[in-house]
Amino acid sequence: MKKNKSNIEKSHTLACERYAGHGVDVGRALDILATVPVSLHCWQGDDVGGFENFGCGLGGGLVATGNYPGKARTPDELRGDLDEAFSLIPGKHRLNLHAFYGEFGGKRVDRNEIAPEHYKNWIAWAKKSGIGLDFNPTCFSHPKAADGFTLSHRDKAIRQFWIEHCIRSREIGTAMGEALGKPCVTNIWIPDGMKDTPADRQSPRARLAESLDTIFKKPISPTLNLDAVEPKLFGIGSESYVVGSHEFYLGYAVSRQKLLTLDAGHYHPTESISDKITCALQFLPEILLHVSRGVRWDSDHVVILNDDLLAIAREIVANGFVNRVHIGLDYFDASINRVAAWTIGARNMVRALLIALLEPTAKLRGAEAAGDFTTRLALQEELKSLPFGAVWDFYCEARNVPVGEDWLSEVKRYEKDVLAKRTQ
Ligand code: RNT
Ligand code: ZN
Repeated sequence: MKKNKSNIEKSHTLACERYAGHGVDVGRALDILATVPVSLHCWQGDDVGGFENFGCGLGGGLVATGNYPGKARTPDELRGDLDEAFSLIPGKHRLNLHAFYGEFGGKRVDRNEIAPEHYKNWIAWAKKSGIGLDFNPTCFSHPKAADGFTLSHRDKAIRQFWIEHCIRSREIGTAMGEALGKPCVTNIWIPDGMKDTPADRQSPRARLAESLDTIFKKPISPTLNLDAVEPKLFGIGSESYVVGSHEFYLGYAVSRQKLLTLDAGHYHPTESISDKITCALQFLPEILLHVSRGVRWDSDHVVILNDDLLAIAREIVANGFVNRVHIGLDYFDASINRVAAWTIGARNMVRALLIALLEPTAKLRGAEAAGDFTTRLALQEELKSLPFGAVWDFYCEARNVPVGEDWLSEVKRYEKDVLAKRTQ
């Protein structure tokens, strides 16, 4: 049943009074929230499949488990599914595209041959919807990545192939930024690593640094394209050694002034990326987040509203970093409706940002500065039961997206009318 509009408004008014008592201006919080885009990852829509056919399946240690029916098989289907998800998420957001989702007209275009023309439908679609695009070279699911090495490969020709792919990816990112009038973040993640203890940890890292320097040689205006590099602790098949580890890329990003990508699933299970934001931003103007949820390992579960997510959002908001932190999602769950997976994760990201924007930061910091840690803890705990849900409902209503669980019946309708008709 559709929620009652006047009840939503009444609850919101009461909530505003309650927040005003803490010195929080809800209207201002909602104005800021409307300016923060979340970049939805295209790869949730088809289990990281892409639209090429090199016949090697998902590689790079990435695993999407489940076989829920109805996954997108073509770019048009994927765009349709994304339109559906975007219509259920309040605010204006972005799409994060991987290179192997290009449209190659049935031709075998290898990764070192991709060009902006292969993404022209994506660009036209984004323009029409008024959303920005982000981009990623695809350095996996390819015969030349089959032995687990790409930019750090010992074979110069293979390294060169992936260097060319990444150079072209930056050019595509630039074309996207130009066409859409908003910079594209082009993020490099490579799977390079070893299952067992390496004899040489040094040479692949030296080669990776050299490959990256070659890729980034050509200066590109940050108004069009921003380069990001994504570290990882371990992967399936790279349990003992990952060439592009956190320390490697932190050093690389700081010394070359590139964006560092913090993926929530890429650290030890008890380590959270929220604490890394203020570290990286001491030395870098901007960073990228891959908001994900690891369950015991980098399992890329759908993002839920847990303490990790709330901590990430508060570090962005409380420190005034909304313009310096690019927020992307990165998970892939093939065991539930894929449109719902996008919607749940993205709505949670936006909801976490809202909760952070409703925090009386000045009050908390005042208590801390006065050495009154009792008040700090008491307030932190009391804030957890403030009526943010009423503000969230009001925001959804104001942005013309379903309130509460009402979005689910729309996804069920879409499943029946569209997804169920797809045969794999
Ligand atoms: C892999 C990285 C990377 C990928 C995408 C598909 O562990 O998180 O960001 O998930 O490139
Ligand atoms: Zn990631």
